[in-house]
Amino acid sequence: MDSTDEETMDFDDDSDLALLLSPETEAGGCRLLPPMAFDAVDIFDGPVSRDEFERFYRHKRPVLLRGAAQSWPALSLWRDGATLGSALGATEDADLVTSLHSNDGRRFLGIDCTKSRKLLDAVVRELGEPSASRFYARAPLRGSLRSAVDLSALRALMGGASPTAANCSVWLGPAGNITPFHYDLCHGFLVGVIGRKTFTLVSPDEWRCMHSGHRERPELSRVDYEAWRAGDADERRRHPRFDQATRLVVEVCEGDVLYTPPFWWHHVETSAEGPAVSALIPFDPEAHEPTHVCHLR
Ligand SMILES: O=C(O)CCC(=O)C(=O)O
Repeated sequence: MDSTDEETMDFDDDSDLALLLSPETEAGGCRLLPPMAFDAVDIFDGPVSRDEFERFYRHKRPVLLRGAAQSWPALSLWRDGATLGSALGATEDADLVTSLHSNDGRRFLGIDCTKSRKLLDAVVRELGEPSASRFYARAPLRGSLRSAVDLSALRALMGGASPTAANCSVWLGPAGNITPFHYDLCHGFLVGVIGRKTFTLVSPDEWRCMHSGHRERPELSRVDYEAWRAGDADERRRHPRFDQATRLVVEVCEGDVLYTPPFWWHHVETSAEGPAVSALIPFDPEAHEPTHVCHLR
């Protein structure tokens, strides 16, 4: 196990971020980041036991399980657009997926997006084409999409429970897509299948820095991180406390699994180099696991 002493970083401007996203790449396509970046979120290179997961991470803090999904057939099967596009589910309309269209052209927050239904193979075609209208598609993880993944190791970490099948999905989006800062009420595993995504995470302890309450929804931050990073004076004036937030950054590459605990803020950016396909495997907290104060009624 890597050190559990968390070393945190604060990025004051874009030059720090540029350093983090340095251009060298390993043979596997994953970037070689300066060691400090990897210290920000604990990383497991080998298998993590359920006991270690529960003691150090479950409902506590994020952890990257590097290569934990390396043996998923999806890693090779979904690379082929034709195979991915023709992966039909078990039910009649399973090849129809929900496609979000962002009003600002880049950032995808469900409530700010328009939705349409598209055929999975049309989505896959568009992924490879520079498109005028940016989209983020979500396909239910069932049928032949489901049979290309192996959830046994993740299920063991969940304590033997099965994730709620209806909540498991495959997300497909072009280079540069942004999911703005938000948190989820459930535990989440995100599995990188194709491409790379950079997660920026902030602890629930720092919720005051996150200017929550976008349209009265505590789980959505009003911080526009893109504008904030670009030094936009209006954005920095509107959300001054964000400056105090300690941001942890980690890159999820193909075959990696990132665990995000409930209530941890996260902002997700698909690499500018190409599209990304990920599987999201959420699972419910148990009755004894604490709820964020904002959700107590
Ligand atoms: O991949 C993304 O764009 C968002 C993922 C996310 O929000 C999550 O893992 O909970």
